[in-house]
Amino acid sequence: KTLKIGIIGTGAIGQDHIKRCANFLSGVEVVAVSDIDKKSAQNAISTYGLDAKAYESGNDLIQAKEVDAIIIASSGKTHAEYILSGIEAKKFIFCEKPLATTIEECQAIIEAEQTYGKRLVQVGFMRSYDRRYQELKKIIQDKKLGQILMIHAAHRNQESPENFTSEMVITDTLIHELDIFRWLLNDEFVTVSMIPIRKTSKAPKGLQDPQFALLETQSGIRINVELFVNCQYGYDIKCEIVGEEGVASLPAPAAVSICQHEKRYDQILANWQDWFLEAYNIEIQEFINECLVGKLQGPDAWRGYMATYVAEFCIESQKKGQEIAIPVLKCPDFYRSDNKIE
Ligand code: NAD
Ligand code: ISE
Repeated sequence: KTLKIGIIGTGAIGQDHIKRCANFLSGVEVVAVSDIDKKSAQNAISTYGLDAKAYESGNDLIQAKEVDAIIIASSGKTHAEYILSGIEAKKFIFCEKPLATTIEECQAIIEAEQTYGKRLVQVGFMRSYDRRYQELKKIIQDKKLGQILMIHAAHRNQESPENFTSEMVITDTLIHELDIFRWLLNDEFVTVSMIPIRKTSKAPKGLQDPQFALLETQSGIRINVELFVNCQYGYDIKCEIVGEEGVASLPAPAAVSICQHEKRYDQILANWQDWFLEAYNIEIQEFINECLVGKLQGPDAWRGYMATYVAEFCIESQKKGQEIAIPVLKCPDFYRSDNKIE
């Protein structure tokens, strides 16, 4: 069986997903693409040699009879509208993070999905497909570190795009940590403080970089995340979990080591595409397999909602310069049955 997929958004990650579907993954054919920039959609067809139609609009692609499932890889603000149309068309939807950019949009999505009565939506939180994070989760679950006390984390990008704002450091960057720590710990955030740090001269004017996010969970675990989106040296994700009986750390992906001029040095990966390559491949392959058997199991709309929900409190803290309490929401039974966080 082959899943016929339509991809909306042929920018950086849209092209990555097209490429992996066209060249590496199985049981899938890209039959439709669409981008507000029509040339970009046409280029994707020729670059990856697709036997696909370029649709004028994302909504036309969603309605197309030959499209069984949709990947949404357009800019964050466009996600909600496409997801809601996809649910109306009763099609499986893989949407890149964020699920949507406002709490209201996320609520509309989870309501529409529950009204339909079956999961149709998956969010692109690929870290939970990464073997290293899966190992950390198992170590925590098996209580190898005893009780978890705190986590030191960092999310570093070599350079930020020109239009990047201090708020986007939360909605675009920190959002991965807001999801992965809920998933790792099976715990909810109850407070957040966003703390500005001495600004690097390498950041564009107006962008607060770096920043700290200090989070507290319901069980009392403290998490500090360094967010540094113009760190210059490469892409880097750090996660050190401190328990009462030991410490577990996320390793960086193995990269080539060079010996030269009486020195030995390791290459550092420059981007998220390489750092999480295997996780993206597994994430999309599993989405394809699950669409084919009619049952999604990956990160659900509730996870997407919770990340956007907590991000709103992070933005409030950033604006007010103070710690903000985050009321804990009850997960609807619909999202518990098939797809518990644990
Ligand atoms: P990008 O700017 O390279 O690509 C976005 C594309 O969307 C562009 O081609 C743009 O023309 C198109 N677009 C904009 N509005 C549209 C609309 N209304 N309809 C159709 N197409 C439209 O951005 P990107 O880096 O590829 O990011 C795309 C999405 O993927 C974002 O939500 C981003 O947060 C997410 N993303 C996720 C990861 C991850 O690690 N999971 C990594 C990168 C990006
Ligand atoms: C990007 O949009 C992603 O989602 C990457 O995974 C993340 O690490 C990066 O910081 C974001 O800009």
